[in-house]
Amino acid sequence: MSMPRIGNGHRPWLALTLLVSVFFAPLATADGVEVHDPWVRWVPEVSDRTAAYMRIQAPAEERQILIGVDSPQFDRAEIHESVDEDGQARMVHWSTLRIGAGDERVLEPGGYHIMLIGRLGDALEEGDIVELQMRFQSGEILTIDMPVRRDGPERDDDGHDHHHHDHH
Ligand SMILES: [Cu+2]
Repeated sequence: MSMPRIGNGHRPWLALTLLVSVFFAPLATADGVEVHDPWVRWVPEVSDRTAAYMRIQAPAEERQILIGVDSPQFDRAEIHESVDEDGQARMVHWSTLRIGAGDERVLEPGGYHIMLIGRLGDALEEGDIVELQMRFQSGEILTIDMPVRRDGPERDDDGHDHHHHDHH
């Protein structure tokens, strides 16, 4: 009865395999867009929405534009940015997200994120996998598996993550 529920009906061992692959190999499109360290914030069952974070890297040759996101586990997904406006935190909904050639766009708490709205299945537990389809203007679609976590990967104190950037 106390077995953790795993998203998509995967068996636990499969979820573990996915976790390992998610954290040790970047996911990439044929164009060379790379996604690193994706994760979804765990939220209490009462909440039907949460946010996903990751780093998206564009190839040196060409800028990339993310034009849409979708998850089969949520009603809809949106590109958001948390902003501070006169001391009030609010979220801006962007229709696209541009990543300059050779640049990295960091989606992180307090900044850009993928908002996942209207959870369709059971509450998400830590270690569950949320699938996300990312559509780029180039026509490429990247499908990634994002583990549910309470906290993101370790980062520098200033949150800029240069450290990790230098090490892959
Ligand atoms: Cu949001």
